[in-house]
Amino acid sequence: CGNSDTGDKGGTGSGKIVLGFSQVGAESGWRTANTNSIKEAAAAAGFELKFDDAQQKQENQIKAIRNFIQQKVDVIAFSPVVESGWDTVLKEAKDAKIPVILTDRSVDSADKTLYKTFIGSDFVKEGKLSGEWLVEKTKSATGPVNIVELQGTTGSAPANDRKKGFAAAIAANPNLKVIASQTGDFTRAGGKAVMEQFLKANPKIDVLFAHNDDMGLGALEAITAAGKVPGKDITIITIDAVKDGMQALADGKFNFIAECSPLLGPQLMDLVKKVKAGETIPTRIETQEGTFTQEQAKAALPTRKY
Ligand code: GYE
Repeated sequence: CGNSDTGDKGGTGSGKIVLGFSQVGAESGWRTANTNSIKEAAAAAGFELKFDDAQQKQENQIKAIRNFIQQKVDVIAFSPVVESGWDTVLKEAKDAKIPVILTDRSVDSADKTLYKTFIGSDFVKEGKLSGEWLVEKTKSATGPVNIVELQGTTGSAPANDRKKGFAAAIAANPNLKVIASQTGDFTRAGGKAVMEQFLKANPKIDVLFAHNDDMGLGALEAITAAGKVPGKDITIITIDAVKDGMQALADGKFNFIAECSPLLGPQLMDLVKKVKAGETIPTRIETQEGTFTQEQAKAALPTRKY
């Protein structure tokens, strides 16, 4: 795998636990913080980490996982870019008796024995919390509230689930309508480009719901360029709560963020140790997180780690 960080011979020659990790890419601030957390925690645990960056392509992840199987790593962990299409390669890992741990994003495989556990957030809940905040904020609106939605990567668990949770929550008020919804692939550039189109096509946009901070940050440029004031003319809700997102919230440009923690490294290494030792672990481990208003962001920013 071309992006591998460790050129080591492979196998267990060093006596260390060898962990193969296939990362989605480097698409967002969240992803950078997640990668750092995994690398730091692996080093602290004394593991040999084989890290591969798939550049947001499923085919690259499948290739990386096959490489890890060939190198006979002890445990494979990965964050699946999309939900479907994993059964074959997961079956190959199982046949090779290499345990697999899903981190951050899940797969839609019906056979739950293909992986040991899934550690990550409840994305439906994040969408729901975002929608509920908006329902409360707009409860006295007498006319239509037009919402545009910037979706994450098409087919990814966080994009599917955040959309679902948000839609379910805003159904409580028929005035709230999603008038446009498109993918910005979780990147700033994507968020900016799609928001420009939204603004051209729709004269009245009241709310932007972006599936992550980075797309919201990209959209800020498009909104300002269109002569509108973000956070005032257009209410902005995002998900993640990385530093740049929290800064935009504290500055009054965003209005609300549902948190999604990228700091999965230490817990993941703990699970790797347990799986390697043959211990049973829970099949689902949910990350604990909260939400932030502008005032809460101001208070939290000085001690925010990422
Ligand atoms: O919200 C987004 C990143 O899978 C939870 O991926 C993760 C998402 C995160 O690109 O910023």
